[in-house]
Amino acid sequence: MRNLRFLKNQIMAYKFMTAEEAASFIKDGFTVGFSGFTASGCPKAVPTAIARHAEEEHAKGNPFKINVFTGASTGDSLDGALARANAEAFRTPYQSSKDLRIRINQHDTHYCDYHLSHMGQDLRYGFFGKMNVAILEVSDITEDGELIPTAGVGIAPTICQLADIIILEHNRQHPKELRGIHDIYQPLDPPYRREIPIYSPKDKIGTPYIKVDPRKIVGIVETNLPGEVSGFSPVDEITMKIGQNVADFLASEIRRGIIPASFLPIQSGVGNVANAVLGCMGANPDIPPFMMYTEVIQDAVIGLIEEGNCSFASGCSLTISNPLVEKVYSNLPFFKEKVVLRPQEISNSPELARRMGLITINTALEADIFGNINSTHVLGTKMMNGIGGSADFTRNGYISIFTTPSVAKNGAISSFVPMVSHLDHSEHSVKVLVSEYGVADLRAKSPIQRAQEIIEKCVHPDYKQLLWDYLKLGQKGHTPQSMLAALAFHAEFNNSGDMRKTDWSKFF
Ligand code: 0RQ
Repeated sequence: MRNLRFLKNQIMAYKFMTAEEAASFIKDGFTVGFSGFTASGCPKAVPTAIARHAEEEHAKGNPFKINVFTGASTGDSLDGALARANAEAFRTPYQSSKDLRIRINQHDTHYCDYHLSHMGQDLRYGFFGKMNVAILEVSDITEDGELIPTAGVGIAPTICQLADIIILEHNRQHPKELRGIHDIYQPLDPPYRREIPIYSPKDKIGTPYIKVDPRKIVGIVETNLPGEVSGFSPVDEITMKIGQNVADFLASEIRRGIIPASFLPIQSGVGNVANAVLGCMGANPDIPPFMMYTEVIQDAVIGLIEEGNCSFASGCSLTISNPLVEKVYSNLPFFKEKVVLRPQEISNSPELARRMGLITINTALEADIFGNINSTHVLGTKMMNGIGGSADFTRNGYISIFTTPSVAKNGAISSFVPMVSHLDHSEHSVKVLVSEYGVADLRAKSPIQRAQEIIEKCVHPDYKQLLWDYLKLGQKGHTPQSMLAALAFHAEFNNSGDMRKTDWSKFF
């Protein structure tokens, strides 16, 4: 099979072009799908060129905005550049760009915060209309249209299937030897769908490439651009304590016989807390080497694999910082034995999370004392990132865990409130809450028992009495909320900037 380098030099079957030439295919109002998941695997040169084109059009007084579909969040060259150019009319399913967040919260961009496992299938179902262009970052291309993704897959197979035309960024930072690390599989759509035949994180069921009709590829842009995954802050005392609490809890569940001694696969969200949790799990002698079935394989996992604490990792992306990318690529045969990258429809499949019995660990912005979780909206209104894959896993895991520091903004905000100001994960799906103070086990408890457990185990000392007093305020009933005072913490923060000043006397 002949690959791109051969083609470029000898056959020129594909048209090679600049990023600007590629961007000229994109017209105002187009719907564009991009490959990748988090900053990994996303195109960089073409979206930046689209953003420049948008700025030029805006300067001439012309409208130019596109609808952007991706796997998850992206790098700064994609969402950052397009948001700064005010070039995104519609965006889904997830983002974590500070520039795009501003656009979303001031309604310059309509954002549809969407379960990641649903994105590919719901595009195919036609819920989002027609897709004009798919833009993919690839590590290799064959003359008969086999595309090898780079470090993240996302919704790439689906957008290739649906789009009228395909533009490729061939990024030379990623070796063509990545072929074999991906497992590309797309289920049939109802009424023909069958079970996804994965029974262990290691199972491979698809092809090592995305197959497309070569005639749809209108251009290839050669690039050599480094990854845009940001590194992690050093683990602080609070993050470390949360990590230790999770690891100790899981070790005690093995001792109790609730988690099998051979352990269960782990799903872990992104961020500093998740990184610390994984580090603490690796360091805990009572936790055996484990497998991961997760969406994002982040920095800590690479060390765990090298040390033998993680025996296999299945994910949608290698979301690792550049020094670790170099490390993985310099020892690729070793890592290809231990890692597989899948489309998010498979990495985040509820069916598989339930079948394999995943232990799911995600982060909350705030939780209420009855076990409901807000992961997305700061103080109920401002979008932070989005729900991402957290619900795909939480609703279907064996044990679903949420972590959060007990307070934010130097203590002026309690992460534990009477009622969440926005609901992402309900009390029915959330089994365990962990802060730096301890672990609240919500299983087999009524709402009032859950409230007692959360206040005792997780709440910051500054807020304990306030929350005990709130429980006395609550009207009688199965879930003793006070409809007048339920959002008083948030109202107090809006008024005085400090939830600790909440005064219940006006509600008695
Ligand atoms: O504010 O940025 O101004 O300092 O929120 O908080 O503690 O640094 O937490 O970076 O781990 O993010 C839930 C957002 C946590 C993330 C969330 C303020 C706080 C700080 C960030 P600053 P931290 P993290 C995998 C699975 C949803 C998607 C998901 C997330 C900032 O984990 O997006 O899980 N999760 N996906 O000060 C007001 C509160 C606050 C608060 C914290 N209660 N009220 N502000 N902050 N708590 C990923 C994918 O699916 C791809």
